[in-house]
Amino acid sequence: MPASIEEILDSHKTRRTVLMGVLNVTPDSFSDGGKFMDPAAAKDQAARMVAEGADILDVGAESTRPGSDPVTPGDQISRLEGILPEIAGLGAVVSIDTTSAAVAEFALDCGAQIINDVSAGTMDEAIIPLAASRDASMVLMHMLGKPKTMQSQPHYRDVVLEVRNFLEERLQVAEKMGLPRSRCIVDPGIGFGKRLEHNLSLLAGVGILAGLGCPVLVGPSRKRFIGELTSQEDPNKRLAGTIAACVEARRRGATIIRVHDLAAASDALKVALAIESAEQA
Ligand code: HH2
Repeated sequence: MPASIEEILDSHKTRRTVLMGVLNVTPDSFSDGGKFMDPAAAKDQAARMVAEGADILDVGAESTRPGSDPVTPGDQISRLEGILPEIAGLGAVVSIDTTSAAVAEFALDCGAQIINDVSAGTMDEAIIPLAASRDASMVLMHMLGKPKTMQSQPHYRDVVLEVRNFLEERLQVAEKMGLPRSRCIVDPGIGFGKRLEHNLSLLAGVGILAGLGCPVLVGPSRKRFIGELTSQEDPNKRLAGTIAACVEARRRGATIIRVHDLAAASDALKVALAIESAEQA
């Protein structure tokens, strides 16, 4: 059974693993662009992900890959129209991957319960108040700059501390706007304005983010840093590396894992968790 929204928001306390399946209804996402723009293909993929263990379906209509251009809210909504209402009935919690309050509002009207905002509410100031007024939950993610330019010379003095401080600040802004910490999820933003060493430090230091008192989400799936470590240029050949990153992040305190390949991640995390439980017994 997929986790309920309450179980997702409590996962840092219970240590339940929550799997978030990625569904991009975009022509240009970095690993699956163009595959799921057709509503029937999108619905099939969503149903497959739920059958393979997805607790959350994260639907996005705008690529945020490095160098990408923004997509207008109207265009995002027209990509989502034929898809979101169908997906909301599959049994998993639906999350909308957008920085736009108008798109988020449309998704909430279609049954979404989580707004996954890679800008943590900095790109559209109406998005946090929207989540607050609609009793929705939010993912607050760290990103350095904007997708168009974020990979040009990212620099940090202490990446884990800076990301932690940014997320704490955004949690306080959310609380002031009426969205309690208990409805927020934090995310270090793997690959968003980060070099290889930054991504590795953040995955290794994910336990520090768990200290913020919210579930921690990580999204290493198929990303470039895995290609850099494994020499796999093709994002679709980064599954083994993705699994290693997910298992290590889970072990260090992340409970929500955002992936494209549900079956493999689900099996790997079950085995890792069984070993972890045997160690504690
Ligand atoms: N990564 C991507 C998109 N949204 N959201 C959160 N919270 N965390 C992430 O790490 C994250 C995210 C990028 O991956 P993908 O959706 O596969 O690609 P694209 O942005 O090209 O659609």
